[in-house]
Amino acid sequence: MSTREMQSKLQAGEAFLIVSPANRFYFTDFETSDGFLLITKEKAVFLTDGRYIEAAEKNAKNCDEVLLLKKADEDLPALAARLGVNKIYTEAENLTVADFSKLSKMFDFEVTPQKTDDAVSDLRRHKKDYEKQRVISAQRIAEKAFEHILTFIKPGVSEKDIRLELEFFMLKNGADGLSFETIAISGANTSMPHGVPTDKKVENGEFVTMDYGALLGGYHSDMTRTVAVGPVTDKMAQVYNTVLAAQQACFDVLRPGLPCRDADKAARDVIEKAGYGSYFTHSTGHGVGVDIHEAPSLSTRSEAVLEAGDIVTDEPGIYIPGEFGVRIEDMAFITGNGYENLTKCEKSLIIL
Ligand SMILES: [Mn+2]
Repeated sequence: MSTREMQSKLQAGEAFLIVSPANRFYFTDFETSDGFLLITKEKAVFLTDGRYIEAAEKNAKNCDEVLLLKKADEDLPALAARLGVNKIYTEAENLTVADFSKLSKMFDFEVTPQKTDDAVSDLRRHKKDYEKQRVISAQRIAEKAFEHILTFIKPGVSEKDIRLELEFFMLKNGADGLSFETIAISGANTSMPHGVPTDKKVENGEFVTMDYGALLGGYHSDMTRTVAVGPVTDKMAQVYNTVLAAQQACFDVLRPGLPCRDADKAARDVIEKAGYGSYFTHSTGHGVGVDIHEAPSLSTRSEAVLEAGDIVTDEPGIYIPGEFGVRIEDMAFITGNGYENLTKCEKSLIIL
C-alpha cells in the first residue's frame, strides 16, 4: 500500500503531512474536501471532520487510525506528540503561503515543504493495477459516448448541443463526473486548441473536434477525436493524416527509460517535416490519474524519463488560425518494455 511506501522514506521521528484533497484521496481512496493524513515511520493516521467521519471510518483505506478532526491547531500537535514526531515534511505545491504559515506555528519543531511533493509524485506516477483499471473503465465510457455522438453530429447541430450530448451520455452511462470542461468545437473554431463550445452550428465540410473524458472512482480519462462532416479539402485530409502520423511516431518510441522530451520530439518532428511546425503550439502529452494533468509531461522542456506504470496522453495537433485545426489524443500505459494503448477507438479520418 502506498502509505507503506512513503514510510520507507522516513527516519524515526519524521512524518509526512498530506494536506491536498488529491493526495489525501490518492492514499486513502476516499474523497474529502478537508482533513489531513499524517504518515510516520510506523503509522498512517487520517483526520477528517464531522461531515466525513462516519463514511471515512468505514471506507478510508491504507490508514491505521481514522480520527475526528475538530481543531487542527490542537489535534495535530497532540497527535504529533503522541506519535513522537519531531519533524514534519509537508506539500509545497498544494499549500498556500497562509496555510503553510498556520501549520508552521502549530508545532514547536520544524515543518518543511520538502521532499513530500517528489515522493508523492513518484508514487502517483506508478499506477497500481486498480488505478489503471479505473482509468480504462472511465475511458470505455468515453468511447461509448464517441460512438453515440457520431450518430448525433450533423449539419445544424450546435457545438453546445454536442457538448451536452457527450456529457449527458457519459453521466447516464456510469461516469461519476466529467474529467474537465468538454471541448466541442467546429469549423474555424477548431484552430483554437482549447476553444469553448458556442452556439455555432456545424456546417457541411467542417471538422468537429471533441476533447473530453469521464471521471470514475476518482480517476480521469482523456481523449480527443476530430471528425469531418461532409467532404473535406485535400489540405484538411493532409493535415489530419499528418497529425495521425505524428501521434503514431510518438507511440513508436514510448518505452521505460525514454526521456519525455524525446517522446515529444518524435511527434513534433513529423509535424515540422510536413511544414506545420509553427502550428503545433502545445506539448505532446501529460500524465493522467487522480488529476487530469499530472506528471510526467511530454514536452520539449521536460527533464523526466518515462517509467513503467506511467499513464500518459499522446495528443499532437495542428492549428491553422482562421482555417481549422486537428488534434487526436489517446492514452498510453508504459509497460516493462513498451506501451499499451488504453484507447480503443477509431482514429482514421471519419467523414459523417
Ligand atoms: Mn489531454
